[in-house]
This record gives sequence, structure tokens and C-alpha cells, in this order.
Amino acid sequence: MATAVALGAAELAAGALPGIGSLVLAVGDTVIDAAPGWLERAAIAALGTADKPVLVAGVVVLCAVLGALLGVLARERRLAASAGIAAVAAVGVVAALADTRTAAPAAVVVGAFGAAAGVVTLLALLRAAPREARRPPAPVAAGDGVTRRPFLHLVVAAAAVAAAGATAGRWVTSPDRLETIRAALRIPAPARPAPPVPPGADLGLAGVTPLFVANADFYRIDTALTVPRVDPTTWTLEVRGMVDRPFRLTYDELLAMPHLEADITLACVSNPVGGDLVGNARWQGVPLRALLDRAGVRPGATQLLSRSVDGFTAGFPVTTALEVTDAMVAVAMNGEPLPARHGFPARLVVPGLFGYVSATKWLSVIELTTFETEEGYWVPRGWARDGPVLTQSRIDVPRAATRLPPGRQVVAGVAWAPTRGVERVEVRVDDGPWQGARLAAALDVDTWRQWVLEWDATPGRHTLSVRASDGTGETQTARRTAVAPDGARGHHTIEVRVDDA
Ligand SMILES: Nc1nc2c(c(=O)[nH]1)N[C@H]1C(S)=C(S)[C@@H](COP(=O)(O)O)O[C@H]1N2
Ligand SMILES: [Mo]
Repeated sequence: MATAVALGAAELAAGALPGIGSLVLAVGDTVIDAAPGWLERAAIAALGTADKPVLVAGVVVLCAVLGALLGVLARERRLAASAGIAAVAAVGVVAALADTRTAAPAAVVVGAFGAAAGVVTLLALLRAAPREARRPPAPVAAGDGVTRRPFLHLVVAAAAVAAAGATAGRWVTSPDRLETIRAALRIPAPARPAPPVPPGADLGLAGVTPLFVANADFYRIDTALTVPRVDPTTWTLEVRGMVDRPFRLTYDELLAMPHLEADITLACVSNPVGGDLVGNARWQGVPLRALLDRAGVRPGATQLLSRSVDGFTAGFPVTTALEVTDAMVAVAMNGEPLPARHGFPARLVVPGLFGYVSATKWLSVIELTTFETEEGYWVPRGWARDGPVLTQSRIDVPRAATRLPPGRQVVAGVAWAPTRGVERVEVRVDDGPWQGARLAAALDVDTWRQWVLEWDATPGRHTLSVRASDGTGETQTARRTAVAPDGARGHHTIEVRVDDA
């Protein structure tokens, strides 16, 4: 019971303090990291996605068994048993420290608090225990006046404290609680709203991706196994490195600064030609420039390296940060606080740069440095240091490899060239001439544009290709490249079959 109270108290403290998570989960993670590959694969094969809960339950059961043994030991040697509880807590602390996200002082406080609660409970229970329970060999004399009632009361109270502590501690960091906080947030109106959407910017054609992709439909790419749940009441954003005045902002301070709103198309470097790892949203946040001006960037800083609470990093040129006026630390997406999946409470959005070099979610640090000092997460993993978004276009309708009736058909889709804007989209049927498609009204150079072409489909198999030209006059190359190292090139080409008349 004392060990249970220790666990519950540690969970409670871990929930209350920033920079530390559950010690039980930390031990579980350490087991995963230390387990040989075959065992991990066998566990996943046998248990599927239940492998994690089973692992956590295993850690709790192990603690219960150790606790029971310590309880027996405590009848003879309370000091040794107390040391045992402290040792169990220490194992949790060591496991937590193996996680780079852990704040060491917080881990020690949590471990010490749990151990202290456990030892106090143990001593109180021993004091209240009926005499015969303390000395195992003593014969029990019936009716000798010993009462178990105070002891049992204490046991029940300890169980309640343990359960309440664990529940409260888990709840503080639970998705439900953060979702409640997030839902209650009010993002202030932007000082600089986005320009109005011109009529005809969304053609509203069936099957064509809408101008604004709803948050629930927006593509998600990140290295996180589980979505990081960041508490905005304890989160901070630090601006540091090669700056004159490093500073730290709370979420409320970030909300209180003047905001800008901008419609920006975000694209992933891993998006294959014709793929859907791209989306357009209305973002709101603090201009990056305002934060950098406040910090005073020192000459010599060449790279803005952003860090996420989950360890991910992304870096891009400081000149881009200063010159691209709509680059921002975003707090809202399509009119609501950033969804957890998309980086709540704050993320970077930089028009014209692929997400892997710029769009850090669950942002925690903006560091001014040089490209020689540190590389962003994906750079040593085979991706280019610089990641400008390529001019790209996609056919949404008709779908590839479908059958169509003959006659008038709509060919339509989207094209994007953030910071340059889409100037022209052309479609080619088979080996025919490139035909200019009709473009939807332009919202902004940073946002994609829908396009449409009417096609008189004749029976048989046909190949449809699309290409876009951007504001610099450059037209997409037909030469295909792989997504690595700097994005896929080539024309999106599909085949369709048109039925006989
Ligand atoms: N913390 C973190 N941020 C990240 C990533 C990541 O792995 N971790 N991936 C980046 C990549 S590769 C892309 S394409 C964008 C995708 O943003 P989205 O998931 O909101 O669409 O997030 C970027 N930000
Ligand atoms: Mo990406």
C-alpha cells in the first residue's frame, strides 16, 4: 500500500511540474528502448496496439510485487524497507533522465516526493498495525483486545490517496484536459487581417480540393509516435543564440502581441508528383520579424534553427525570416487554436519553404545560429539543407485510372508556387498541344490556385498531363526527380478510359 501511495504521489507531482512525465511511463519507454528487436516485434505481433498498455500494466504489477515484498520486510526491518521504496523511485528517476525532454531537477523532485509519501505511509501503517502483525511468530491470542480498525482505516485512506494521486496526475497531461483548455481559448482578432477572399477564388467544383482545407482533412507529417500534448499554461517560447537580447514568452504573452493573418499553402518535400501532402490554410500568429527585431539578431547569424518540444529541429536562412513578411509563429489555423496534431500551442509557418526546413510544430525554441554549427533534423538524413517549395500542379478530376462517358468533361485541380504565385496552368491531352486552363481568382502569391479545363472526351484511352508556370515565368520541368533530396519534379500525368458512345 505504501508503494502504491509512492506511485500515486509521483504521478501527481509529475502532472503538476513542467519538464517531467510519468515515471511509470519512463520505465516502460526504457524497457522498449532496451528490449531486443525480436522481442519488440514479437510483442507487437502478439499484442498489436495493446502492447503499450500491457507494458505499463506490467510495470505497475512489478511495483506491486516489489511493494508486497517490501511490506513483508518492513515488519522486521523498516529502515531497509524504506530504502527499498526509495530505490524503486530512483529507478523511475533514472529512466526519466534517459529522456532528453526531462528536466533533471523536476525528475528528482518527483522521485523524492513519491518516495517520501511512500515511506511516511509505510511508517504510519506500521504504527497502526495490530501488534501480532508486526511480529510474525507471535501466537494470536483470541480476544486479547487488539483492534484492527484504525489500521484498516489507514489502509483504505492510503488506497484512496494513491488512486486519487495517480488519477489527478494522469489527467493533468491527458489529451482530454488539454482539449478542454484548447477549446476554451479565445484567439484575439489579428491586427493585420488577411485580405478578403476575391469572388471566384474557389470554383466549388466536385472532386477538386477546396481552396481552404479543413483542419480535420489537413495532411499530417511528423516524426512523433504519439501527438505531443503541450500544456499552454506552462509552455514557453524561447528566442536565443546569436541575439543581443534573448527572451522567453508565455502563451498569453504571445497572444497579447499584434498578430497577422495570412493564407499560406504548406507543402511537404516528400510529396510525390500528384500526391496530397500539401494543403492551404488561413494561419494567424506573430510575425517572425517582430520576434527577431525584439531579440536583435547579431551579424554573423545565418541560420534560424527552430526546436520542438519533441526534439525535432528545422533550420532556414535568417534572411528568409527577416524578408518573408508573412513568416510567423502561428497560434491559429483556419480560425481556431492550432489543433494538437498541427502543433498546438504554436508552430512556425514560412511561405515558400517545405515543412521539413521550416514548419516546426510544438515549437519551443527559436535559435539564431549558423549553418555550420548545427543541422536541422532531416539534413544529415539525406535531405537538402535548403528547401524552397517547387512550383507544382495536380489533377484532382478526373481521378487517375477511371472510366468516363464520352463528351464534355471537366479536368481540374490545384497548382501552387508559394512566394511566386501561379501565373499559368496548361493541360495536354495525349500528345496534343498544351492548352491554357482557366485559373480561379488569385488569393495571394503564397496560396494555391484551382484551375479547370473543359475537355471533349473521345472514346478510348487518354493521357492527361498538367504543368504550371509561376510568377517568375518559370514553367515546371517534365523531367522527373525523386522526392529526395529536395522535392519531386515532373508533370502530374494520369490515364483515363473514355467509353464508346
Ligand atoms: N515537431 C515537428 N514539427 C514538424 C515535423 C516533425 O516531424 N516534428 N515535420 C515537418 C514536416 S516534414 C512537415 S511537411 C510539416 C507538416 O505540417 P502538418 O503536419 O501540420 O501538415 O510539419 C513540419 N513540422
Ligand atoms: Mo514534410
